[in-house]
Amino acid sequence: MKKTITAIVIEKAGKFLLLKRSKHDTFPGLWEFPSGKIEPGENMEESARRELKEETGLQSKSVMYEGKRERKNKDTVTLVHYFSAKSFTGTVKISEEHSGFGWFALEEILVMRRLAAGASPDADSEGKVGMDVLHYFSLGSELLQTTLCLPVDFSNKKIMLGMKKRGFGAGKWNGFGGKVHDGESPEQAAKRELGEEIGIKAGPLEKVCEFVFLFPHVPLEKKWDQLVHVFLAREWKGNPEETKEMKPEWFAFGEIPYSKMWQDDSHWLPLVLKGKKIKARFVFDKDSETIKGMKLKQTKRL
Ligand code: 6OG
Repeated sequence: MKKTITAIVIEKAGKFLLLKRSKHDTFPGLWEFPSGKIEPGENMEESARRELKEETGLQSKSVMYEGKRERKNKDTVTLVHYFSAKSFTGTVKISEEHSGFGWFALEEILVMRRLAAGASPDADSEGKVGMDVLHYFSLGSELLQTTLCLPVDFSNKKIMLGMKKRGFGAGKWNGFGGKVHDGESPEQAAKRELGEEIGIKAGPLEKVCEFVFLFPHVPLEKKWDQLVHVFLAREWKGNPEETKEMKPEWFAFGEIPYSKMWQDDSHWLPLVLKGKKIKARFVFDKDSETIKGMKLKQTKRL
């Protein structure tokens, strides 16, 4: 059986709100995030906000998508979509579903995890922390890592883009890149991809952005959710050539074809071409094209 639920993560001064399952429920005494099934007619955000209100009495107007993970228990596979609340109002008042609540720092949660991994039998869930909570804290670090590299000629104000000919993002202009392989650094991966995709051998690269792209409506197994390391290449050897994957072309900074690129690009590329470094997260809508949510900040270091 497959189930989809939303979980909502509330953080206050570095501590996370967890609820303790009632003695009469399955997994009695287990600590978990406020969470529950998406009801008919509801979207994910509405479900997360309703669960928050029903299970904790807190209210939040704006929630941010954080990613998804799957968990298995016997024959049931549960897909969990995580949200966080930027701000909330009210004081905690739990429902009958739970027997207590608490605010826990990550270090405390990790101690509760050690309890969960202990020698006690499965049925003994008292005081342990649920799988969904543990998954949340590894969401970022376990994302697929990819690279995106942009050859630039700042003296002539030109950038090289490639028309992606196959696979993910086919038909769009983009930088060059792909998955980081095991044992490679992101920079090594970016250089390898420049070689494979347009046959150039790049000198040192400059890291300019780190992005998380999330696609809540795309199944987890497709691995579209990714953490992208973005680099600029200012020098290289060899002439860029078309391959089965990419067709390279130079564009003046003022003529970048944003309407034929991923929608996030117009938010960050102009800043990068002005010398900024950026960290951002983009959440895509059902169509996998429109940006549903975005958090972007300029940073000095990456
Ligand atoms: P392959 O599947 O080709 O690696 N990429 C994105 N680039 C932009 N500009 N916007 C996005 O928004 C992107 N998502 C992924 C990273 C995928 C390549 O596509 C980039 C990699 O270079 C969603 O191996």
